[in-house]
Amino acid sequence: MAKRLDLQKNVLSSNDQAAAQLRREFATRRLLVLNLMSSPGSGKTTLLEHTARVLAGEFKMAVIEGDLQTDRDADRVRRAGLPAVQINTGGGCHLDVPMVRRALDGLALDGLDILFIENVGNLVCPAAFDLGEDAVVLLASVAEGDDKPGKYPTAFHRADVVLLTKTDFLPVTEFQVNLFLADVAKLKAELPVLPLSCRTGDGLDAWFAWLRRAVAAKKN
Ligand SMILES: Nc1nc2c(ncn2[C@@H]2O[C@H](COP(=O)(O)OP(=O)(O)OP(=O)(O)O)[C@@H](O)[C@H]2O)c(=O)[nH]1
Ligand SMILES: [Mg+2]
Repeated sequence: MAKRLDLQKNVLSSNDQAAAQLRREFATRRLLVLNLMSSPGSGKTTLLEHTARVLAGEFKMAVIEGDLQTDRDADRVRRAGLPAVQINTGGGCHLDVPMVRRALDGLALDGLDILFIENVGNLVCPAAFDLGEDAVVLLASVAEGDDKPGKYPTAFHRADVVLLTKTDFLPVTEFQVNLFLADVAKLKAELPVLPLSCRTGDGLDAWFAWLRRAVAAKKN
């Protein structure tokens, strides 16, 4: 058991060192890098499709897609107009720095403003792996229930912004926004929560404003 724990610690600390190096390289390019995390199906790819279509004239963006299998998400964001590289982890439940580095070989980084990394749908493992990102964007959908912050605290601790997605489902669920917000605040008082729906478009402007501020901060 002790050996297994040591190995896990080594894997994490070597990933952390590699992530720090990657972060320095992204900083030199003044490239904003966002690590999108959520449980499967919370709406990560849908959000990227909407973001691609609305902000195409404003920012140069690219996407790294992480999934166990298939190129479906990369195909979707390409159809929305963004260059994308798909990583298939096989059975792996998260992305790590070596995977991101291999994917970067397939992308033109010059002049890029934003790189989105859509992590494997999972609220547990991705939270342990730094990818050299500037910010973790954590999506939690109304359909999953309002109890997730308390049950998956590590992911919420890692987050720099929480997107409460699929708010169009609120009338047909028991989801209590106040309970969710109180749970988030208990974990990390200053963590912003942006409720939104890609179905209706409600709340998307606040997400775009958050992105614009983040790009501007990175360029300064
Ligand atoms: N009603 C509603 N459905 C949504 C919304 N956003 C996404 N969906 C639907 O939710 C499903 C999953 O969306 P995806 O964007 O594929 O979710 P994901 O997080 O990328 O999923 P994985 O990559 O498998 O983890 C799709 O059927 C979307 O159409 C929304 O705001 N409202
Ligand atoms: Mg997806």
